[in-house]
Amino acid sequence: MNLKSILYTVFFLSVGIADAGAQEVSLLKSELVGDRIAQFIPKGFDKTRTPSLILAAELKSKGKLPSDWSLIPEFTLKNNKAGAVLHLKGEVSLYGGGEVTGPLLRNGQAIKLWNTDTGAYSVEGGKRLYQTHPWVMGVRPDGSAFGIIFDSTWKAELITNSDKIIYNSEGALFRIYIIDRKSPQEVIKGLSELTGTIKLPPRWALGYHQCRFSYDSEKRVMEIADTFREKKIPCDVIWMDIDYMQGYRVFTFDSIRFRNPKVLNDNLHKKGFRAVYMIDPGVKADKEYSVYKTGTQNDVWVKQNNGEEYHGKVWPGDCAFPDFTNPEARKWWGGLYKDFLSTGIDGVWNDMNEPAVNDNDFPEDKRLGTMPYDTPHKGGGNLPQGSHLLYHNAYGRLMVEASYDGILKSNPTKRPFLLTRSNLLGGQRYAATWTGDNFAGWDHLKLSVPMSLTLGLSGQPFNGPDIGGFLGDTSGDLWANWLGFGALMPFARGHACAGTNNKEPWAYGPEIEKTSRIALERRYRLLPYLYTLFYESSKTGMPVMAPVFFADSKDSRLRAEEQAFLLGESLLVIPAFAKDPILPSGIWEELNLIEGEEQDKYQAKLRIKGGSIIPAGAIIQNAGENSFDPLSLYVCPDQNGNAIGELYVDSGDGFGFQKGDYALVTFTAEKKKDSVLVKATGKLGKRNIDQEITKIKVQLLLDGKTYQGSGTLKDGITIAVN
Ligand code: NBV
Repeated sequence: MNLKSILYTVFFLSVGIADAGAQEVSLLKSELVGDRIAQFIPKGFDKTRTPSLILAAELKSKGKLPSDWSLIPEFTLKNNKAGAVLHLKGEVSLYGGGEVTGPLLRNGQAIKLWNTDTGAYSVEGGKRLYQTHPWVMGVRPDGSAFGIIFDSTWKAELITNSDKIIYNSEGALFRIYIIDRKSPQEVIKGLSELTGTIKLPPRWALGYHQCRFSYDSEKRVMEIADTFREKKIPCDVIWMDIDYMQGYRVFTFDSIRFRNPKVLNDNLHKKGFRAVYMIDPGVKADKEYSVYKTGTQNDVWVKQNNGEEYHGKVWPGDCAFPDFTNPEARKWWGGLYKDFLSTGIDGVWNDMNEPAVNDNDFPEDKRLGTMPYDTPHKGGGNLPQGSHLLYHNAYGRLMVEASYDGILKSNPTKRPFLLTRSNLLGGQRYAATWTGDNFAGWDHLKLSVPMSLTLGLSGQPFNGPDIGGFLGDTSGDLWANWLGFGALMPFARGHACAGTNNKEPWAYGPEIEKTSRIALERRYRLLPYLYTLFYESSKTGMPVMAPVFFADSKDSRLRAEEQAFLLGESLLVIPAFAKDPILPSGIWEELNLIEGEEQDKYQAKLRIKGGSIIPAGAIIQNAGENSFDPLSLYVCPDQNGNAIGELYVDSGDGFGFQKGDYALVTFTAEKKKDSVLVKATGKLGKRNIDQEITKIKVQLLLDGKTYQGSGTLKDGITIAVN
């Protein structure tokens, strides 16, 4: 143990004990607000001091708590700072907390909830990251589960001891919601009933994304795009990091290097790419700059207590910051996207929105890297006026609400794609996320699995790491290992910091290029399955990438597995780095999607679950190409010879699906004496897919053997087995 970790241990131990001096606050109310969802309100709770920025909608009472309800939190106040404790009985496996470093199994962990720009996760030993998720899920030995939301955005810490969950805030009293259901899946559903789900993304957003800080000219961007196509490495999106801007002024383009964004975006579109551009919250305080001018006219800026504009230093120098707590400011901000997106921009990336400020003007707050705590925020609508201590953790979440609304209003017939660095529990309603500035090393490669899993268990299924590692140089070996499983994560983007080596799939020589192609071809073959999982997630909140214990929440062996993971329920992914992973029992047949992948030491191993059918597509170069030439069905019967699976199909963008223009097809397989019959047994939605899916190839995986068959949707496919 080094000095730093000793200090942290001492600190967190003392925090755990410190609540001894706290005074207990009795309950004003406890009631049911959903199916086995309870709300607890302490006496003295005041909505105007702790508004909810987490709930998707205000809750309605559904009557009294059942008499056998066992999970009752205790509220505390200490020096006017509110906290809560939930005592636990028996052995409970704890998860959640959103974006965290450390293990998937959170027993004995402590984190700080104060959104922070933390390169290489270095601030406070990785206990304080970019996002706030005051949420913990517990799984009992019998596989039943519960979850607890502390509905507060005040600066806080969250301690997950095996015998109690402690939440200590630096602000006023708050509400708590507890979900107690029969399985972790049901608890996650409950979480989404309270906080909402992701919106169905455009299909292209599920492709591979290539990013760098920065591809710094139109020419370089096209070189990257062209190389993907020349080398036949699938890719959908090229990202524009801050260097496209004129002097880092948001919503502008560099007059030399990005002279004609419309032409650039058109050229990318012609080659089947989409373009995502970065927008930060800091607006250069420059009286000649239109965004600063209109912001000032609309009185949108965060002000100090003396009424003067708050300025902080970010990329462009002195910046003003929109006060996103104010509905007028959000509307103004949303309105900035129309002209910007009219250049053909397809998606937006909101960065630095903790907000991160590199400021020396407030020496006492320097270590915080953000606005001083007492900076006031205006509020408006449902939000009261409040200090930065209250609103800091919601700043990114309110920014992405404003961005999302503005993007949708600008292009009402397209599904917005927005990525954010900072967010709050429930913020999955507006934006996808990535896990910030990781480091190009083995520890962060391995950590990327539990990090993504934990976000998925905290309501944010659409997430992934910077594949390859952002900070530091990446070796070919590390890249290939990372892409070998990262290509199968919900959000798959390679990214690299300025000053580091090139990190594109071809940057490490022919062998790694070949491996990268295979990894990405696998992702593209799985697009029909992935898209179906995202559709389901948009309905139920289910994680796309799930922990292995989701396969059997009663199996205590699986509770800490954090190398292997599940994609949906049917596909098990075992990264090449995994040493002795603990796998679920039952039938899990090996699945190969691309010729030669078995011999490639970098590819994650795939296993399909007995009883399932996985729809896969053809190898395509971008999500706009036809996946269904042919549609492949991988069928793995259970011990009774049956299997079932689903395929969701729609136009890939827009909102036609909300009016019925989609098809959700159920496939089943049934083993007769010497054959297996695979057919479509049900279809929801009005979309006619007979023209779209004309050929089906079936691969039957039975008792370690593979059988092939083919046919059409209408007729069903019979495969002889022996
Ligand atoms: O905009 C530059 C970077 C970006 O590439 C990265 O992904 C963000 O997390 N950004 C942070 C600003 C600071 C980088 C050192």
